Amino acid sequence: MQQRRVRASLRAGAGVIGAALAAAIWFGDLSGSGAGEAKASSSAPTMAGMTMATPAQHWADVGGARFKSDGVTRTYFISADKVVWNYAPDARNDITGKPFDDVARTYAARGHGRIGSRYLKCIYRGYTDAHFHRRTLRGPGQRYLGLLGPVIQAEVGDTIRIVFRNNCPFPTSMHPHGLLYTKASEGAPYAGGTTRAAKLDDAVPSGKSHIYTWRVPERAGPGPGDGSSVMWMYHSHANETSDTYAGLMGPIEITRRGMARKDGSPKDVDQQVFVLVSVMNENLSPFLRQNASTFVLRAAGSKPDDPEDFEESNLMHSINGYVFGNQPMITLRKGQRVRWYVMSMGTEVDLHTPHWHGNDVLVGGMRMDVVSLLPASMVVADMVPDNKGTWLFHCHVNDHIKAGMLTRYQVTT
Ligand SMILES: [Cu+2]
Repeated sequence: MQQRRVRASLRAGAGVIGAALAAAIWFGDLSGSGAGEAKASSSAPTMAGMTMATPAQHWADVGGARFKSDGVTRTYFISADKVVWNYAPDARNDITGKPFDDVARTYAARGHGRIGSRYLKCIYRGYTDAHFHRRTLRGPGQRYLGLLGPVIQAEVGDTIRIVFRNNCPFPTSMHPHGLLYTKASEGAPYAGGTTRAAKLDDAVPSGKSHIYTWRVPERAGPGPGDGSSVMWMYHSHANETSDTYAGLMGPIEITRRGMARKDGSPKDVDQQVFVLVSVMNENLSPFLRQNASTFVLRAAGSKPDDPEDFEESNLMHSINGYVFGNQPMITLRKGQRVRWYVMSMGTEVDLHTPHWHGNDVLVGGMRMDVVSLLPASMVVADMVPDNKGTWLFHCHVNDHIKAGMLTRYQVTT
């Protein structure tokens, strides 16, 4: 919270709200006789070259203009598919460049009483049309996305249409953060006062489909202090906890009106990177029993681990679904304008502090090389890499480092 407050006043420093007013709003101190009215009377210059927004302008910015459908409709064909996911396809520690040590083997090696690195999961996958025969392929530069669902991109004024098919053995849905939707496209079952027709989106049964319509008003796009785009996420919300541990999560990128390329990405950004850091608790996956019966080895004459060790071995401290540096390389070029979108998901162990070695980022006007995440939080961090090489990118929580929440990114010339 503190960080957001600081960010708000720094945004003001960028000439949007005005530092003094921003601080007053954030700290609830609009006292003094008629302070509000006095400030509302005009746009008064504060520091050199900066304009102070009036309270009226501030609240107009908060609400954003009403949705105006002057963009395009972007259709995505997305299926929730059951897959065998491997958290460590290289079967070694790519950070040390050596075989797994005993600690790493706890999580990544199959054995007596151990599932290992492969798990049945459900993930979102993109297809080319509503027949769901051909998958949209990810190029070599996109392989790092791992188990993340398709990147949904749109510009303010657009409409996003999701043709969704549930190919998982349990009900799933698609619930977006940040966008404008009706009850028929919220993708979450609860007593929200809706009728039957508006509940079809809540939990799509196995083998069934649903079309979600999400709109992109100004309030879903960048605010006055944001860059040209912001991040949201989507995830299954039929049974939110077990669905997300199954793997049903993906990123959304929304670009400011007039700033988007044809594909919806921001024109002023050369490369986007999407990252999910999460302790995937496979003990709470709907596939736990099946995973145990499929992958646990039984060695004659030896005892399996005790239940606590088994549980620990199923806590996959992953980045986009990879542990111990097994993620395909994130490759950037020196001097590029790179936008990192970093998100987290999970529970109280999911307080993460992703740290970039080698290069720095700018977040809400502040220089950083570590950002802070809590479950379902999202951070946009801009980088212009000036430092060539292969660099560590890891969560800075000690317990998570030991359990393999590390990866690398590369800066080439
Ligand atoms: Cu962490």
